[in-house]
Amino acid sequence: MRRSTNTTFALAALLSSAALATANTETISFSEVPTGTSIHGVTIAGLATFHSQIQALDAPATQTEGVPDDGPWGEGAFLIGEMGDFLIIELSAPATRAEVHFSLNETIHSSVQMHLQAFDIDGNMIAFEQGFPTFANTWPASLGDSVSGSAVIEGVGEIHCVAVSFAAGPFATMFALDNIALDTTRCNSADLAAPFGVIDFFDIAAYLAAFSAQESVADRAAPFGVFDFFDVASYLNAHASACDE
Ligand SMILES: [Ca+2]
Ligand SMILES: [Ca+2]
Repeated sequence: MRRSTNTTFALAALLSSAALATANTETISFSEVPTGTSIHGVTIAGLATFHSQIQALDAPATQTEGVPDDGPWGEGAFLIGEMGDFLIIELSAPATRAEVHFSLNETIHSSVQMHLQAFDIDGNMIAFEQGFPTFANTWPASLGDSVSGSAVIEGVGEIHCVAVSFAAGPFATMFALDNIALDTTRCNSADLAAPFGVIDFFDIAAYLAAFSAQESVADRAAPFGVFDFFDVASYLNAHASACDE
């Protein structure tokens, strides 16, 4: 324990410079998740942890086949879910703006809705937005007609949790979520603890705690699944460059 504490303070002394940062947009790219990975408890990009409350069928999973065609709302892999799934996205750093894009298969109904909710640090809902389709035909023709749209929440203060659900059950069987854009005030991936926007000792302490607990946020470098020097080096590199831009 003593050795660990000394190491912590040595790191803090080495990297004690603190600086302020401006708002930073971070995108949760589902292409970062291996094909077929269940999203239960999986941390993506070190910022969001996904959970789903299953109201109907199997858990959502990422797919690269049988997903919407690349289009104006994004490219690559998507997060696929069954209608009735309720997706909860817990943020490790508060966001000031959240934008989510969606597509629904097998529907031509422009009245279908995505419901986007935002919650504060105490779990109180602070915003409810409805996203309506604005364009069509993003799924492969073999999977039928489709519609797509987006929803944005901003100007409501710090968002600590986002929830996504759909009111389109009668019209579609599957949904796809594209990359989720989040505006945060944190500097970069090294900004793990409050105060966000400032890189200081508390961020190092948070990283070391996550590393000791072998949390996925600490697994920053290959070999993934292994917590070693390369992960620490990656964090220290980000910590040293944080807020300098
Ligand atoms: Ca911080
Ligand atoms: Ca690793």
